[in-house]
Amino acid sequence: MTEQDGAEPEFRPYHHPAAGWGAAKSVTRFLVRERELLDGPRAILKMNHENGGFDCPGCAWPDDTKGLHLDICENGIKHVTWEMTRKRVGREFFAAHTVTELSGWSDFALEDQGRLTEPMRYDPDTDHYVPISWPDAFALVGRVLSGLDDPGQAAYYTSGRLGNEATFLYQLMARELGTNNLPDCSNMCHEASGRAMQAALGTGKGTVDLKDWELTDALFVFGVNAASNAPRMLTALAEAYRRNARIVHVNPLVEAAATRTIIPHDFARMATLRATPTGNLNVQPRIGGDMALVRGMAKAVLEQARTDPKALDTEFIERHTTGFADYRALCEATSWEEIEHQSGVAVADIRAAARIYREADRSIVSWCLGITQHEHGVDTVREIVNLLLLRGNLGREGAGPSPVRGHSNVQGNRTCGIDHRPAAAFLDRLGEVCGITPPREHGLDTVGTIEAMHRGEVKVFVGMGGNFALAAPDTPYTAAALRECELTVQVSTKLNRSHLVHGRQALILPCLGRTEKDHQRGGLQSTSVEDSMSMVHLSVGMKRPASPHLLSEPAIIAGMARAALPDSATPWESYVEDYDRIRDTMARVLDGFEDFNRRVRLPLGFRIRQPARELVFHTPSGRAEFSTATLPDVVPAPGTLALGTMRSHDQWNTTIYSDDDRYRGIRNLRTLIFLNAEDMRERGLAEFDEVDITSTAKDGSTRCLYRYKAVPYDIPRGCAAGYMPEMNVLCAIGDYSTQSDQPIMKHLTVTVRPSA
Ligand SMILES: Nc1nc2c(c(=O)[nH]1)N[C@H]1C(S)=C(S)[C@@H](COP(=O)(O)OP(=O)(O)OC[C@H]3O[C@@H](n4cnc5c(=O)[nH]c(N)nc54)[C@H](O)[C@@H]3O)O[C@H]1N2
Ligand SMILES: Nc1nc2c(c(=O)[nH]1)N[C@H]1C(S)=C(S)[C@@H](COP(=O)(O)OP(=O)(O)OC[C@H]3O[C@@H](n4cnc5c(=O)[nH]c(N)nc54)[C@H](O)[C@@H]3O)O[C@H]1N2
Ligand SMILES: [Mo]
Repeated sequence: MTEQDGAEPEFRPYHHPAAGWGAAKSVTRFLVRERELLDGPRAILKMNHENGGFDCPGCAWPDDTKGLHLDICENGIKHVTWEMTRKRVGREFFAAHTVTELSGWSDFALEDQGRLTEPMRYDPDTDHYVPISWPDAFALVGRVLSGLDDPGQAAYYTSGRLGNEATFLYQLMARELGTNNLPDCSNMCHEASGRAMQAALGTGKGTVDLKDWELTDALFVFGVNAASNAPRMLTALAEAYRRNARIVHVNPLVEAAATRTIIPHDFARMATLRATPTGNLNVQPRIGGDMALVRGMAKAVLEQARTDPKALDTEFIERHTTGFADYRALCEATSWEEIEHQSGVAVADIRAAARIYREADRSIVSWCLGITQHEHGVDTVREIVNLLLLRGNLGREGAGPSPVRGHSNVQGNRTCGIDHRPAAAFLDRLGEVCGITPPREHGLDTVGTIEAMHRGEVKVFVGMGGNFALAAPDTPYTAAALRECELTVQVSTKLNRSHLVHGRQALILPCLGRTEKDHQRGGLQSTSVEDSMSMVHLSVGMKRPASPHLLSEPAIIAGMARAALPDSATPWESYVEDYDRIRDTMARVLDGFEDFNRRVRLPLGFRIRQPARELVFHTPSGRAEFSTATLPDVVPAPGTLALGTMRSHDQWNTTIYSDDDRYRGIRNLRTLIFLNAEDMRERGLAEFDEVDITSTAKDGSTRCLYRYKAVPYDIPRGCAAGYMPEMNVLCAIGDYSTQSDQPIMKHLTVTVRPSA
C-alpha cells in the first residue's frame, strides 16, 4: 500500500512508446514528492559519468562505451532520488513507535520515513529500537560471534549493491572467521546462468560487451522486462533497429521494450515525439516454454543444414566444441509436436525466429529472470548456449551470450568472492595473500540459510544491504527463521521489513549510500563496481552524507571483523583508511585484477578478461560443451495455471515507489493477477473480480493469497503473472531448482477461484 491508498484501480492498455515523456513526467512527479527538485537534477547529471561520477545504484546495465554523458533512465533517477531523500528516521522516531506497532505499517510507509541516521539496538524490554554507539554495536557483534560453537552458525548475506572493496572485506571476514556461509541475492536471480555457463564455457559470465551489442546482426531478448528493469537497454535496442539489426523478443507477455521507444536523451525525438521500434518479432511462449522453443530453433537450423551447409559453422564446431553429434541426434529425436506443445509456440513462429537467427552473421542472446527462476533454468541457459555454438556465435565481435544481471554490482560481488561454493584455486590465493586458512567445505546459500535458521543451526544473520525478510521465498517461513536467530544485524540505508522481523538481539547499522561522499583518514574514497558486461570502474559519491553518524560499508565490516577477531593479523583499520590498500590486496588475489589501482582509474575503467571470449575454455574437455538435457514437462495440469512473479514498473525489488505499472496499463493496484481472457471466462471471472490464489508445492503443501483482482491480459493460456514480493507468500521454501538451488519464482503451480 502506498500514498495512493484508496484510489480506484484502473487498467488501460498502454499504447505509447517506452521511455519518452511518460518517463519524464513520472520522474518529475517523483522528484517533487521526495522534495528533491534542486539536488536531484544536479546529482542525475553526475551519474554514470566517465571519471568522477557515481555509478547508478540501479541496475547493472553497462555505461555507454562512447562516454555518453546522459545515459540515464527514469528508474535510475528514481532510485538515486530514493537514496538522496531529505527525510530522516532518527532516534525520536524509534522512541515514538514500538516494533510491534511498526510491524503493522506498510512497506512503503517504512521506507518512506527516509534515511536511517544512527546505529540502533533492539530493546526487548520496551519493544523499541534504542540508540547504541558504534563501538558498543561492534562489541555486541563480536561477543555473539565469538560465543558460537562453530563459525558455521553465522551466515553473511549480501544484496548486490555492495561495492567491490566492501565485498572483498566481507568475504574475507567470513572466511577468516571460518565459514563459506555467504548467501546472496544472486542465489535468487542468476545462479542458473552462472552454473550453466560455467559448465558449458568455463566462465560464469556473459562474454559480450556493449560494443558487441552495437555490432550484432540479430538480438534475441528472452525473459526480461527491459523497459522497466534495464531501461538503458532501450537505447541499445533502438540503435540496433535503426541500423537494421533484427530483434526478437521472447516473453509470455509483450512487454514495452518489445514495441517502440523514445530515448529520453534523444532530445530531437523527444521534442517531435518520434518513436523508434525496438523489435521485429514477438514470440510468446508459455511460462517455462523457452527451452523447448530454443530446441525448436536449433532443430530448424539443423534441418536447414542438410541442404545448406552454411547454416552451421562446422569449422567452429569441430575446432572448439564437444558433444555436437549427440546434440544433433537429440534435436532430431525431439519431435515438432513435443516442441510445439511444450513451448506453446506454433512451429511456423519457431521457424520464423530460427530463420532470423540463421540469416544473421552475428547473434547475441540476452536473458534475465524469465529464463533463470525455473526448475530447469540451468538446462535452458545451456540450450541457449547450444544454439549459439551451432553458428559459432562466440569469441568474435557482435556475438555471444549476454545475461542481464540485476543489482548494480551483483556480478562484482561474485567476482570478488561472494560465493558459497568458492573455487579451490581462489581459496588458495586468498589464504596465501591474506595469511588466513579459509574453510574448504561449501557454505549455505539463501534457501539453505533460511532452512538452517529454522532448525536453529544458524544463529546469527548479517545482512549487508537488501531486505531479506521480504525478498526471500515463503514469507512466513523466512520470518519464523529470522526470529529463531540469536542475533540479526542489518546494514541498511532505510527502514524496512527486515528490521522488524528480527532475532532475539538485533542491530540496525546505517551506512553511507553510493551517492554520498566517503571521507576516511586517507581522504575522499571511491569504490569500484562491475557491470553486466564485466566492465569495472570507479564510483565516487558527491553528496554530503545523510547523517554525520553514518559509516561506510567497508568501515562497518572492518569494525565487526576487528571485534570478532581481536587478534586478527588482517590490517582492518589500515584498509579502511585508504581503499587503495584493499585494492592492492585484491589485485594479488583476484584473476584479472592485476594493476587494479591504476587500471580502475582509466576513463572508462577496465574489462575483466574473459577466457571464453578468447575461445579458451576452462571446462573438463578444454572445449565449449554442448548439453543434451531432455525437455522438461512444463505444461500445467488441467485446472492449474503456471504463475510467474515479477516486478512492476514502479518498484525496485522490495521497494515500492507507487501502485502503478505504467507500461502494463495498471494504476493503483498491486494485488492483482494477470490472466488469459479464456482462462478467466472458464472461471466465470470479469475484470477486477476478486479471486483467491492457491499454490501447490512439490511436497503437496498449499499456500494462499486472498482477494486478488483478476486482470485480463495478453498472456498465453494456462499462464498467470503477478507481483513480487507480495506473492512470495506463495513460494514454498522447498521449491527450489535441483539444478541451481534457485527458488522457483517464475513457475508456481496455482489454482485461481472467485473469492468466497
Ligand atoms: N526498475 C527496476 N530495475 C530493476 C529491478 C527492479 O526491481 N526495478 N530489479 C533488478 C534485479 S535484482 C533484477 S534480477 C532484474 C530483473 O529483471 P527482470 O528479469 O525483467 O525481472 P522480472 O520483473 O522478474 O521480469 C521477468 C520477465 O520475464 C518474463 N517471464 C516470466 N516467465 C517467463 C518465462 O517462462 N519465459 C520467458 N521468456 N519470460 C518469462 C516476464 O513476463 C517479465 O517480462 O532487474 C533489475 N533491475
Ligand atoms: N517472488 C519473487 N521473489 C524474488 C524475486 C522474484 O522475481 N520473484 N527476485 C529475487 C531477486 S532477483 C533479488 S535480487 C532479490 C532482491 O533482494 P534484496 O537485494 O535483498 O532486496 P532489495 O529490495 O533490493 O533491498 C532493498 C534494501 O536495501 C537497502 N539498501 C539500499 N541501498 C543500500 C546501500 O547502498 N547499502 C546498503 N547496505 N543497503 C542498501 C535498503 O535498506 C533497502 O530497503 O529478490 C528476490 N526475490
Ligand atoms: Mo536480482
